[in-house]
Amino acid sequence: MTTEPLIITCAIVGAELTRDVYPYLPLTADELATAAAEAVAAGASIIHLHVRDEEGKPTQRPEIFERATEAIRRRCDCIIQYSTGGAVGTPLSDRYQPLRLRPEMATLSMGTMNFGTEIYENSEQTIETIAAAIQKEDILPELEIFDYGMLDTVDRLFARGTIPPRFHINFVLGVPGGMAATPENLFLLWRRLSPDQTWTASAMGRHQLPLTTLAMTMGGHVRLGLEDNIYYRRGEYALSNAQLIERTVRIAGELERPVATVTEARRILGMQ
Ligand code: KMH
Ligand code: ZN
Repeated sequence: MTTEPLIITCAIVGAELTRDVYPYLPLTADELATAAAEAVAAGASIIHLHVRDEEGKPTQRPEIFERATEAIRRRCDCIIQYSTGGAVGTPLSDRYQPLRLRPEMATLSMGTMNFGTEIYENSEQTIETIAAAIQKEDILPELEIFDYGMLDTVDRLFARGTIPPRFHINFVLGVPGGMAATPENLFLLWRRLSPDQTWTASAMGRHQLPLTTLAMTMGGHVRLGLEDNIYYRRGEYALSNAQLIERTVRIAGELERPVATVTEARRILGMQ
């Protein structure tokens, strides 16, 4: 089993969750910065960032990303990874706007899919437009893989030069409409990767803990956080993003996976 340092990404808020469902959701720049600083203190090195407008609604407005980024930077060092997915239904013309702020990383979803009862639109044209903005600003993309065929899209667009030579992969399992969060599916996806490809596993709800733990044993990295899961255990809300990370750090210790510092994460991802 690998003893390579474990990169923990924290998806601190997402775009879909509301305070009606989870009352402690971080929304303002200050709240996001506190959530990020706590997550980093607990062991996260990447913060996957969505932001909300003055009414708490998901937005891709660059000035709001800028405010949150500055607030996070004042509190801690971490790799800030902007979402280009936004919320289901965010127009393409908005989705890539924050990239002009040149974050270190940004997501790139690799295909259209059902997303619960809605449709998460990522046509080839959409992917190409966002990928072009990512390449223009020299940002490291994290390719979001929700289903098996999206890896074929990666190969096709990579061959065409749409996707830059260096990228990180995130398997996002358990979205209704995408691949289920099962060990069999994680193995299937993982077997497609070249040995030197860095990858992370994310899983929705109650699958977050078992799937990310499995990924740790397979040599992968993990994403935790409220965007994907608001429960610490059955029937009990997580108190914070940090609480979810603290548990995984304890498990990583038992598995002899040291937790990556931010500097180590940058090195592992080839960002230096
Ligand atoms: N909110 C989802 C529809 C991303 O951040 O790039 C898309 C998403 C992916 O969260
Ligand atoms: Zn996201």
